[in-house]
Amino acid sequence: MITIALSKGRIFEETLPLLAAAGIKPLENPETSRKLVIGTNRHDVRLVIVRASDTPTYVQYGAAELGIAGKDVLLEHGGLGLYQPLDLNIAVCRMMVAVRQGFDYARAVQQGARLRVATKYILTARDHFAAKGVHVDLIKLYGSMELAPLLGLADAIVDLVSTGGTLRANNLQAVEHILPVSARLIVNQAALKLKRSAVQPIIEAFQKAVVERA
Ligand code: PRT
Ligand code: MG
Repeated sequence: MITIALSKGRIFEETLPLLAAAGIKPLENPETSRKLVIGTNRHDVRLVIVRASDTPTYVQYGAAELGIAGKDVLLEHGGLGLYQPLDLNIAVCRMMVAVRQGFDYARAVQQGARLRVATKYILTARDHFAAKGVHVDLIKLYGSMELAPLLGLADAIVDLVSTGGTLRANNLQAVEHILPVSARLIVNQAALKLKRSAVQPIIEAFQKAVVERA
């Protein structure tokens, strides 16, 4: 049995065509079903629906042979035990620094003030500001980072931006681009060796679908 871990929402939706290209069709829709283990048209392949940030953990420990996870999540996880053969170019967005409109970020940085930064992405944020030589106090949040500058919890946030609509709706503005983000196919390193005959064709089918779509 080959188990593929993925999160519902945008990752699941954008993965569906790639699964179809690999001849894999889920028997249920995770958006409407409460099932966490979803069978497919292939008796030897099943999907498991996990929290986006948990996907690398399931694959690292071999609970799933394959998974699909955002670069944001992979950077925080660290990638131990994972092979990352393919950028799927789905769930595309940018990791950015944002502040309240009117907050003079450039000046705060220039003055060497200690910035308070709220984020779910502690490691990525730490590396980014360290590389710039900016002193920050990082505040860990698990969601709705956009609220933090509005309530004075932080001067800035590090978060993902796709359309920019959420920033605009909350009177925030992006001030720095940290890195482009998209979802990757991840594979358990041991499974790639021990279950190669089952795993490799799925990787290749995804690869072909990504190239053909580009
Ligand atoms: O929801 P949960 O807490 O379980 O986890 P999650 O929010 O990380 O999962 P999910 O399903 O929302 O996102 C899964 C993956 O999609 C992320 O890990 C990213 O790699 C990718 N992705 C792509 C995004 C976005 N685009 C995105 N825009 N993840 C989140 N957002 C959020 C962002 O955090 C912000 O709140 O959408 C908001 C901004 O969107 P715009 O369009 O208003 O700019
Ligand atoms: Mg979410």
